Amino acid sequence: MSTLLLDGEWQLSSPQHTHISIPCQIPGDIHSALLKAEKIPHPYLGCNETDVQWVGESDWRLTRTLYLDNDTLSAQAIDLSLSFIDTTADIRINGETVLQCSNMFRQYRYDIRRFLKAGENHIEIVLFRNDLEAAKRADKLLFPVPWAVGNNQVPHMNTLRKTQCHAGWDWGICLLVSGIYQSISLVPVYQTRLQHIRTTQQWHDDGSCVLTVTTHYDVLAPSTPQILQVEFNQQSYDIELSAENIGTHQHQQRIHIAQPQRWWPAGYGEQYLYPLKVQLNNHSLFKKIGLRNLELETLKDDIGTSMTFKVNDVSIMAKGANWIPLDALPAEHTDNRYRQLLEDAVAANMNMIRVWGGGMYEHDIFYELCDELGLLVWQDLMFACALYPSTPDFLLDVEAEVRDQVRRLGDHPSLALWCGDNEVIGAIGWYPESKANREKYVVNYDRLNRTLAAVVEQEDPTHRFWASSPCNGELDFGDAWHDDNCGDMHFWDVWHSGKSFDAYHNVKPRFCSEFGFQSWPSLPTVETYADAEDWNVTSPTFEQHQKNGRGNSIITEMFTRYFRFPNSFENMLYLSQVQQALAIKTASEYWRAYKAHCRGILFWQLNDCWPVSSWSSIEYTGRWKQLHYHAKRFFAPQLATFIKDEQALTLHLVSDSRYEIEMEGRIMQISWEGKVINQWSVNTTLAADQTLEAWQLAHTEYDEADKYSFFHVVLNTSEETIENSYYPALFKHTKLHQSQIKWQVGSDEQGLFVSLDCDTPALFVHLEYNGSGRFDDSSFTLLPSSITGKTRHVRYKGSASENELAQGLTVYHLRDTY
Ligand code: BMA
Repeated sequence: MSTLLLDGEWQLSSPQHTHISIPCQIPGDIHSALLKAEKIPHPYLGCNETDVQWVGESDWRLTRTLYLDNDTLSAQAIDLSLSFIDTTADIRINGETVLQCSNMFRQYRYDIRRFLKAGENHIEIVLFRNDLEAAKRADKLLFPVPWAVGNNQVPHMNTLRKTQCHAGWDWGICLLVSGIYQSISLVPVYQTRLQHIRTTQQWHDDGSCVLTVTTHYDVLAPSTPQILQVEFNQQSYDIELSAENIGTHQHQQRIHIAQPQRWWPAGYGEQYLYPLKVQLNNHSLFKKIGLRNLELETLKDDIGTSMTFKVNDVSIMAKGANWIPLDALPAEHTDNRYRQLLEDAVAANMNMIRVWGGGMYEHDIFYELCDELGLLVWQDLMFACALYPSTPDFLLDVEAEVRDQVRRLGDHPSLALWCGDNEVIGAIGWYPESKANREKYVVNYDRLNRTLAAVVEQEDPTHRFWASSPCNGELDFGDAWHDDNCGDMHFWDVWHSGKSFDAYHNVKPRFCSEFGFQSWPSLPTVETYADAEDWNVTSPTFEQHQKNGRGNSIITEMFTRYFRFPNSFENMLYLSQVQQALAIKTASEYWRAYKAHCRGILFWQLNDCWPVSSWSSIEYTGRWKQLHYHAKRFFAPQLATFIKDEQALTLHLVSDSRYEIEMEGRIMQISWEGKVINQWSVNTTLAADQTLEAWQLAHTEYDEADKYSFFHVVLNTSEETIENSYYPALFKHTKLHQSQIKWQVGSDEQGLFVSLDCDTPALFVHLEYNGSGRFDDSSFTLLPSSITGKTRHVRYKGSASENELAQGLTVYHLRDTY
């Protein structure tokens, strides 16, 4: 008998709401079931968030029956296999409590055979109110442990092992969801139980690799030898396992691969994956193995300590963004949406994703896609922006959680790092209690952090454990927000501290794992949650969809520093995205130009979990913000960027390629009327992984605050054309012309495109289609064809027809906003 899935329709009721008795899909969540049954309005629309808070303030009961025959019951054990159960829950079978859960991140596997009977069995799962449980736990603590005040709207979430942003975040709706987000099953076990498999790789000087597959299994009843079958690539091994002794055992199979095809991060090579299958009795486990050598190099140098991920001995320039949960409603965590977002990350030339510690250890599909797409994963353990208890019970619970997760995820070739938490070292300095008694809270922190380190080191010696993000290094409890000499850095001086974009040039991080700037969503996304009467940045709906207290003021105030004030709601939305793109571009290009020093740039944040104003580069609806189009350019393997220092304006060229690259083209100085005033040719070769200064213009040779012209570079490599611009004066001071843009939708054998031309240069030319899909480029400087010799073609990637695209397209540009 094989696994029995308990997925599908369950019955949902609540002791506090006796009129509710509705179906609920498992995997799924309670809010989504209530929404489907029309018991609540959609929480993402208007100000509905407030009206649905009662759902998280109730207990919920899920029931179903299960018919079992005698044959199934003849197994030695019947394991209940359950994970992603959120959070405080009792599981009852035929009236008896068989399991009590209180950790959403555990992978429960528990023999319940003795509670089952032949015929009909009654299964009941009670999901208790998490807000009350959190408060009860906080009451029992011997000293107060500050929770994420300011982010969470429900107190004491730090006592619960649950996705911390469920209680709200500075980009997150507060829904306090509950439910079961992964398949539940019953697994009959005969004689032996296949527990889990782990692999390690040893690399030899001749380039060959030995893969060791360790199979962990239990013998439940003594029996004749059992056959363990290990299949790797096309080789198969049948191993006779002695099953005489009851207990837990392991078997190691060494497999020699003479000429391994290696796995590389995106942009550095292929993502070759070898299939591995292990079978014992009626159970099998599958993994896809990527053969690669990965290390995090932290070497002391003249400046401090480096932070470089090396894959197959090649230093990687990590480029990417931070990941938050895909949707505030867990039932919406669908495979297609994971694929779409991660493909969009790679399409913007990213090669690393950081799974942020206030969310969750992601579903398997996330890591499988990262393996397939070549996205390295910086994996935080799930602690963020609060202090956490270090009581024996809490530590035991966390130890089991981390063990489960490391076993589940440790073999993914994409996994690059285990990081203890997000900003918890820093949080010691935020709260009055911990500020007043720092030693006590540092010790408290370190007890938890040492526990995490010990489990990771025991379960996965092949990956580094990094205490916290940001962190200056081993047992360093200093301010990693401002120290750019060692470790990773969260640089928030611009957004949270109100410095200008120039401040990005005041630091050279070794690895910047967070920095961000907010924007508002585009009009088509705003339309999905706000009625036209609320299309105003200070309307109640718009303010409800902005969770960072000063957010809208910061965006608006920044407009006044750089731009002329926009003349309409649509243009405010558009300009906010120009501004965001400019901020992150400024930082990323500068840090890339200092690559030997800086080996990682992960901006905050890739995605949104509901439609909201935020730091994301992709909107909840999947629409690329202008930032994401810019990221595609500023993270491209080759980059040309102008940087101004005290003496000169310099063109820096950067290549992350493993091979030599030739670049050839020109730099132009162009007036706003569209005349080329000056030009310089560039013809150079970049060695693998090199940066160089290709051109320089002393300040004495041009007007540093020139309002009448700008610089533009166009370079060709054998594969791509790269472009970039430099504007000497602030945009609000320039004599930008009101250029006329002519555009037209056309099609050829590759699909639809938009051709564009203009009479004078147009800035931040952005294509917004109100249907689905995206473009291969947008938010660029458009030069007249009289300069470039051709009209610009932008490809549409989506399913619209030519007519739909032409009707639904808006073309924005900067001069049009005032
Ligand atoms: C960071 C993150 C998040 C937060 C973001 C924006 O430091 O770790 O907690 O959402 O800042 O404030």
